[in-house]
Amino acid sequence: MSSRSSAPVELSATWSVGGKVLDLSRPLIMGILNVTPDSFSDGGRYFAPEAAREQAERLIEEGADLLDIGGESTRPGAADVPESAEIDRVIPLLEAVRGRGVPLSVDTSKPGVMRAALAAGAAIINDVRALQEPGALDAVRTSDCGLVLMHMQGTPRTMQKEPRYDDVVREVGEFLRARVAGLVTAGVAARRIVVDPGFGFGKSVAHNFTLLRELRALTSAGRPLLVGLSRKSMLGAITGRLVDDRAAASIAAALLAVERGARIVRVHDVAATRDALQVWAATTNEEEK
Ligand code: HH2
Repeated sequence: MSSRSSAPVELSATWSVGGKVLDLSRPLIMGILNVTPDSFSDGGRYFAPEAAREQAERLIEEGADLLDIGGESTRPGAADVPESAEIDRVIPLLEAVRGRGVPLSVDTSKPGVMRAALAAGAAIINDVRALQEPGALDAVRTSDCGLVLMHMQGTPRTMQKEPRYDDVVREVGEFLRARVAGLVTAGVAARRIVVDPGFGFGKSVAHNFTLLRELRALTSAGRPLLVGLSRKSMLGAITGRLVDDRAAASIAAALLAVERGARIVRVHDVAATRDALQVWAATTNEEEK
């Protein structure tokens, strides 16, 4: 084992999201709900409002601790979505499923969508661009929402062209630490922040598996780790399976991530992930649960 992968895992932690303090001593499941016509996995499936609402209910019933609603696909080459269209996709669903006791996250990089989402009751803003777009930090600074800061090399349009790192684990870790420090300097409480290495965002298959293998090193960013591995192409690359047939690989990946220190897993297959994490929890020490 390399020295950096043996860094201690912080097992008990909390995350402040919109006036609630989430206990992360048990890993949490964030269910994915993309209200888009073109997401790589569930694109088009929940684009109709009724279908989206039913899927939200299903994810909650299956045991999602959080729901992440996305109105713009981030897959390589996905079409840009105007702010007003993204708001029209996301806000009605937020309004339809709020008040169920499950904190709602909105996956967006646009300040206008962030503001509208927070006004409509979102507890978390999940930004694959880590609040680096002009106006994004201002949109969330004075709220008390939770924040997911993700690493990406390049932009969704270009990120898979030729991702390059000297040391992917070190560079991703440095980026996440710098973003946390920058936000704290800007007046954002650290307790609101979780960090995410951004699997598949400007990374080759080898980069992604290096990050998963050495995930523990990223716990040194000082904030809880969230990971999104569900159905991603890195899993297709090693299993040869198409996107709808990657549930087993996704659950294995989620479990390995949790074993290496992840505290929140962003997944499509909530019920199966929950079972797997229950088995994981039963094998950890009583004090660590
Ligand atoms: N992955 C996707 C989207 N948002 N957010 C975080 N924090 N971490 C991730 O790994 C992540 C994310 C891509 O997956 P998906 O939402 O299923 O597809 P699409 O972007 O095509 O809608």
